[in-house]
Amino acid sequence: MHLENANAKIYVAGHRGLLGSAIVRQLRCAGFQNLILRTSKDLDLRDQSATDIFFEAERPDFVVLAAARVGGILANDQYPADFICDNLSIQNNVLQAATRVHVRRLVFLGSTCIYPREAPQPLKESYLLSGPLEETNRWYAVAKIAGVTQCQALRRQHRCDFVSLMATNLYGPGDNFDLQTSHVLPALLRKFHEARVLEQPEVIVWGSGKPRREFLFSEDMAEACVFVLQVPEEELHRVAPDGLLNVGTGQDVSINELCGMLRDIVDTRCALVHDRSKPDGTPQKLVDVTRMQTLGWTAPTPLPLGIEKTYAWYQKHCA
Ligand code: GFB
Repeated sequence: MHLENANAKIYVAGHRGLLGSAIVRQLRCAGFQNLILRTSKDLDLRDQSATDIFFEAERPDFVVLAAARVGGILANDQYPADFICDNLSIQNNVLQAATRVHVRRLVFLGSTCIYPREAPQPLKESYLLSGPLEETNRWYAVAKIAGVTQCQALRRQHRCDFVSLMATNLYGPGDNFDLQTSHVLPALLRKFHEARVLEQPEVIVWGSGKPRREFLFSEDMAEACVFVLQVPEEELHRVAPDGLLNVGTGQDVSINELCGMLRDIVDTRCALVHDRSKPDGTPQKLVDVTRMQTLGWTAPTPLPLGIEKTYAWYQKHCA
């Protein structure tokens, strides 16, 4: 059942993260004030009984499951057990508890890394489970595939209105700028910034610079989540009978092209040095956004503008 009532009780799991914090801003902006928020310190979603007690007590009408262990290509490779175990626990506990208390609609956050490494581009939702995964992030991908599939099973057996959004590479204010664990965009933004400030002649870019990625501004992804909460059930079912929706811009850039944009925005002339000992990962991850377009949503923020906003935030809060 879709979100209409401004007083509906909405639980945003992971409200301190890049996406979760943006979702809270978007919901409040859209007039939804009855939000339930818990830090991971107050409620560890990996703890099944704590999660059950919380859902029994709060009985939210709607849930956005944006709580997850996430990270860039190196973090995925270095902490495989954390990525698979934490994500499996969090989503299993939340999905089961949400089913028990009859949540009206739940939005589960998937990722485009769940599609097979060599799948044709752009990636359609129907390509799920049609081939082998990318090695560097298969632990995370397997967990997310389990979550998406669990939502489908709960839809089928218990008629739960649970829908999964496959987000492309997100970036934006409040991102993780740690050079070891972050995703490529915040990492390189920081590296170019430091190169300018410290007058360094070059920036290290991991891999060949040839992989292509689709970047989506976190505020746009949050807008998409709030939009999907409000789509009537029949329409959602007609467009996405399997409960899967890709969310992206429909455009990708190579890592080298991204470097060009970042260098212009940060305003530095430093050279790129490729560290080929680091992995490239998937060659391309571009999603087919036809379903979201059919529902009436397209990403509003062009990549250069999103980077400018992120850089402004970084300079204010981190630099
Ligand atoms: O964003 P990223 O870490 O992860 O890296 P994925 C994207 C590409 O950027 C890879 C290159 O080809 C990296 O080699 N790259 C270049 C860099 N310089 C850097 C750098 O300084 N830092 C980083 N991190 N990368 C992740 C998955 O894959 O995407 C997650 O591991 C998730 O599970 C996420 O799905 C959305 O795009 O390759």
